Amino acid sequence: MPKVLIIGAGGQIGSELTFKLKDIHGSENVVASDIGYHNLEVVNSGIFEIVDAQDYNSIKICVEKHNIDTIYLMAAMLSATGEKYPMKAWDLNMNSLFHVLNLAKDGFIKRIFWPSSIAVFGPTTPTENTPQHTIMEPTTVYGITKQVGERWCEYYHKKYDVDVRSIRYPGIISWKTMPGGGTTDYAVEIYHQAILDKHYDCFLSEHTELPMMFMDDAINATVNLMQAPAEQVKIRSSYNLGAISFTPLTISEEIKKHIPDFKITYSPDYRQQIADSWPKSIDDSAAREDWNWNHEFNLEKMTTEMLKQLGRKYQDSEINS
Ligand code: VAH
Repeated sequence: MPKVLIIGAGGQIGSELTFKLKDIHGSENVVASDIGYHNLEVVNSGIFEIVDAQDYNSIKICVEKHNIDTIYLMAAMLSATGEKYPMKAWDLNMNSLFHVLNLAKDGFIKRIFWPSSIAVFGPTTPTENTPQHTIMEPTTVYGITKQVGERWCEYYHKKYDVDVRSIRYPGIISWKTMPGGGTTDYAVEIYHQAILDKHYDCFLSEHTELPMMFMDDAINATVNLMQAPAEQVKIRSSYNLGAISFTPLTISEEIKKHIPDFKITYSPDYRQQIADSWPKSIDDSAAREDWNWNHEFNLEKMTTEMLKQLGRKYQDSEINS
């Protein structure tokens, strides 16, 4: 069975990917790792190691100790935080990728998943149904790291036959683990605040349309891509992936169908400029053609699931407090 290592397993996507990969490969074949013990649910769910994604030897020691052949590199600094700490974002996002690519080039591991983002696109990119191949002039450090990272992934595949696979994730919405430092995080916060306060003060303006996806769809896409036969993975930079596009206004209207007296207000901050540089919707036909990608959650189904799960989570925490 492939021995899988998730670097950044404590994060929003990394944590859910860890549990899904345990279901698929068996817990004994999955090693979760992060820079610290901040996600105790992940730490206590099986094999856990402290791995510094910026330290080549830290990763290599873990790979050799557990006989790892596949790495999911989920550690990164996202768009909003990356604008506050540009050089830290560059160092973390690029050093970690080079270490993992070089471990594959040198034969220590066989396969890599590396997340890119629709943040690779910029204000000069066509915003509607953004094509797989189009102009890409990102204006955030995070977007720059993802654009450059895609170039290196494709280079290592072509020059060294490294089996690296990647997806340009849109904003990801989930209820299990809070996101951190993203511009699309409003679409998670709004559900929590709807339940806790019946009011959310949104840091983006009401008509800011962005491409989004429910976590279950993102995890299924990741697994489907990694399980696809190599010859079907025709794009080795990164695949466009879309699902649903909505604005703070439309998601608030959907929430009101469940919580009629929910109120949203708007206080755009520095993240508005980031969001304005990104597409509104994504053409992901290449992913649908090459490895049968298809999303299951629309805004209505996602909102029902988010409010059900968060309602249960807050009820449980009240009972246990
Ligand atoms: C961010 N959630 O907001 C990430 C994502 C498309 C956005 O890459 O930075």
